Amino acid sequence: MSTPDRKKVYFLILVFLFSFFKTVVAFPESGNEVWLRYAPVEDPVTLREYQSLTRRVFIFGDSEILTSALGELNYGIKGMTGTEPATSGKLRAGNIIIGKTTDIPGNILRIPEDQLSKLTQEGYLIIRKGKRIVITGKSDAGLLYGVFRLLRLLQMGESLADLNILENPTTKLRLLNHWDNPGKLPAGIPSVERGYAGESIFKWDELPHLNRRYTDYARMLASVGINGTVINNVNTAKNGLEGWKLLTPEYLPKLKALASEFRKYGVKLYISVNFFSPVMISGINDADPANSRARKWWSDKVAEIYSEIPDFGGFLVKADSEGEPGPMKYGRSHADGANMIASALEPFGGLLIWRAFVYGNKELSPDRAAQAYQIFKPLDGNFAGNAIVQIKNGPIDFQVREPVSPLFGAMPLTNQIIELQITQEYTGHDKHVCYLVPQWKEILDFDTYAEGPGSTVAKIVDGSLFGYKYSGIAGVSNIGDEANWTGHLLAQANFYGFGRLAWNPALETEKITDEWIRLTFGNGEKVYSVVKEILLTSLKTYEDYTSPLGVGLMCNGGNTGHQGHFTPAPSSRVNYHKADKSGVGYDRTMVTGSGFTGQFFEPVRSMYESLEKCPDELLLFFHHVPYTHKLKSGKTVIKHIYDTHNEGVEQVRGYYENWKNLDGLMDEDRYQDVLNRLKDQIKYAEQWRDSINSYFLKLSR
Ligand code: GCV
Repeated sequence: MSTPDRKKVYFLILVFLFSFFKTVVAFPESGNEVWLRYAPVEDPVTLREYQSLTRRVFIFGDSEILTSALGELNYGIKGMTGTEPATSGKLRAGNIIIGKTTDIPGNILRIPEDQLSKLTQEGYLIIRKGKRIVITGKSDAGLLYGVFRLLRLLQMGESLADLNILENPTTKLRLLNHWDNPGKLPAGIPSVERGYAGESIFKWDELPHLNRRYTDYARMLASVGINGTVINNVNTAKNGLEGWKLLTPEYLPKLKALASEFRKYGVKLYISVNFFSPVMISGINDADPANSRARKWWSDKVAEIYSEIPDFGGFLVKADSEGEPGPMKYGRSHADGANMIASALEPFGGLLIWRAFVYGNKELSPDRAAQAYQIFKPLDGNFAGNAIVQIKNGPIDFQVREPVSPLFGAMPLTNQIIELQITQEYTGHDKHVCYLVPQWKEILDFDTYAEGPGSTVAKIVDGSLFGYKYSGIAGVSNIGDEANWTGHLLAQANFYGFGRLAWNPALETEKITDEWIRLTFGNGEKVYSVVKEILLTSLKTYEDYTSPLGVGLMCNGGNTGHQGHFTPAPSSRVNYHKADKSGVGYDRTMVTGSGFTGQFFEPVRSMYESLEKCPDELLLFFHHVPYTHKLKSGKTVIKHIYDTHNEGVEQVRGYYENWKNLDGLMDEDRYQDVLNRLKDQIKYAEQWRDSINSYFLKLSR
């Protein structure tokens, strides 16, 4: 037997042994590899097909990103087929060919004009040409995304027979936002605010020394198309935090090191900064946008950063909010403040992202939900071209259910980014399964009617509705330094789903879920159906046993540690849910309430205003009703509360029982870890049920 043939036989034996042992003792897995596990292909026919098409790779061009793409391709194919492709010096059959549209000669691939014109800067085309697979695009990043896509197809056991996939990201800015705290931590403050997966992955004491985890982090981001990351908390000085120090010279080499690693995967580095930086760092008398010294300070600082990090993304700012300072101290508007920093970034192509999470101003409506709109709507048209306003999905704060923020659609002249929360601050931390993709889909598909029917949030944040120059989707990260990155293994699905939706908000929940399960657990049907059922019902289940009918905040108050916003504490939240003996819910109507409904476009406004038309699931967000009020389901509000809280707990019991059926069908570590968490979730769900039901029983009698 020739050496290659012998190798093939050895590999088939190995695959056989692997499959055999997997059924008896599956290899331990920590979840560290996330959805990039590249497990050996088990089906022999598929394996042969893949082997014959992945023997060699030929790459046009040379760059850091292409090196990453090639490294990933080799690693993935070796894992799945047993053989690393040879990097071929010659173009031959069986090659995977990677190259930009401008680099691939016409005799290898003549891309039809209509396809070529459809490709955008970060998109890719994967096409089968005889015995070759060609991955092409207009940028190195596009090629990298194409490689990840091809590897995904292989992992999912898809046929490569008629490959012809053209895909572009719909959204320009696809950002991760870390709430990680650099520097010395004040007593009792965790290294990740609202983080439940261990400590921060950013090891500031060790930087600029890099470790493998930064590379894996960047791979993970690129694999789902995330192209930028803000690595520190928007709270930069509150309670003694030291995030503001990232702008001091000590940190620049550390930032440079991180940027250099992320760049290899097409990910730009951004940081959160403090509006008072000129004062805090350089002792300038004030940070007033009208102060030329403050303005110059920002310009000099930005130039210093770009001299080391030429592709630096820009800054994220939380100003005049929850103790973070801002321009209002000087009687200036948010636009004045944002524009000062934006103009410093502008010559370098940097972006200034300004958060709209602002409330508590005494001159505004006493209804927190109404305040951000009151402040920002009048500023439409005043923000600089490279400034972007980042808006949380809802008007309160990442509740399990709240309406979409009325600011979406209300600022046609102002670039906008939507902020979603991947970390489960209000949706069960790392202790409850709560798959958020269905929630995000509902938000992105929501029709604001800003420009008549079809004015969805997705079209606002992909920039198409108003022709924004910059827009996108940001997600508050759920990543920490635990082995599996996200604490709860099933919370990896939230990270994956966020990235996929940020890439294309039109993707269906089912498709994203299907991908994640197969990539994470393989293609076994039993595991697939159990995990799918848990994921797809988990949001409703969580909502059922926590806050009913859109009433929102019912949890304990806000310390940023691991206990904050976790347990039920309805009696401490009366300001939000307004429950009393006569009824429950916040009257936000124009006729009798806070008038918040008036911030929406018609017909949404009338829908929320009307008790009859308001959807049940948001009833208590908009209306105060007696406990005996009948819902569209025919049940009274109080009966609904009792029933859903009981049903929610039963659902979690079901998850636990169903998970038990997976014993032996996956590695013991991941199996046990999820099993234990589901067991605990029953206890937490019961606690919620008992607390909420007895609270309303006492009130309503
Ligand atoms: C980063 C809520 C959270 C805070 C968070 C804040 C924000 O208040 O509880 O932890 O701070 O939102 O988004 O700025």
